[in-house]
Amino acid sequence: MLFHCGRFRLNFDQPQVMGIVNVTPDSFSDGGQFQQVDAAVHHALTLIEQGAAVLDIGGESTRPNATPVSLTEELQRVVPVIEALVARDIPVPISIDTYKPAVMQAAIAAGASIVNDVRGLQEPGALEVVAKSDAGVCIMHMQGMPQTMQLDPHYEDVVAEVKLFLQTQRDMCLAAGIAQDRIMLDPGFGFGKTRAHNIALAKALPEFSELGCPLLVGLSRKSVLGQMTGNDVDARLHASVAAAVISAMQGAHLLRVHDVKATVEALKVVAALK
Ligand code: 7PM
Repeated sequence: MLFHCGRFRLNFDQPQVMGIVNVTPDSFSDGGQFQQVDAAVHHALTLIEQGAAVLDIGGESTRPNATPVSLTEELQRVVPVIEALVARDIPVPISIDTYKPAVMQAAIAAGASIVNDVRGLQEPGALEVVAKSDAGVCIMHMQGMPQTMQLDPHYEDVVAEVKLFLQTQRDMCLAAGIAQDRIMLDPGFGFGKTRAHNIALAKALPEFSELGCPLLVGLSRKSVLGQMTGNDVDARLHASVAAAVISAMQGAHLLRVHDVKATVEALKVVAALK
């Protein structure tokens, strides 16, 4: 299974790892924008060394409960990081984690190859930005909006509803001229889902494969793992690796994770033993 994104091709015959690069203001330093960019670039290069096949650059606008980030602020955070990484001619594609069409556009112009959209290209203009580029896209499912989605998530049938959403957005992409091999799908763990919803979705990954696109899974350090282990976010490494391993065995193609080294090693064992 080959995924096309810009000038890159990702081979998903074996599950791959997407490393998370957050570009957020450092509250402990007043070094300003240069230090912020420098820290993100340094972290990104480390994740490549550790075996990340994709880097996901985010300016925090998609985070649940995050204070909304203005368009200007988000552009100022992510674009310089993408430019710096592209200038270094890194060997992996850059994904931009945003729902804002203007950020997608600027990121692609700066050299990003994948749009990772937690709103699944529902923002007016988002579909057009991706369609007129050669970027790949990840369509994620979310119920509600980040500020309120965890208050009272409700589904009649979570698997059927998420699957229908992903199928509908995939068909919308196909109709807009985005080829099937540029589309990835993601059930959106933790985005308007209870613990039971997340578990039902994890068990249903083989069903989502029927949609014919690679599957991205993001469970790394999420609160559902905190519910299962009782651990705070900074002590969820082992739970995250377990979640990545079982997701890969259930058919996930790309694991979006913070802890790249541990996950890459675990997936090598999965590939050898499964
Ligand atoms: C607080 C809560 C901070 C949750 C950050 C998060 C996904 C994503 C995120 C995902 C895709 C995180 C999340 N999660 N994009 N962006 N899939 N495609 O854990 O699951 O990083 S934000």
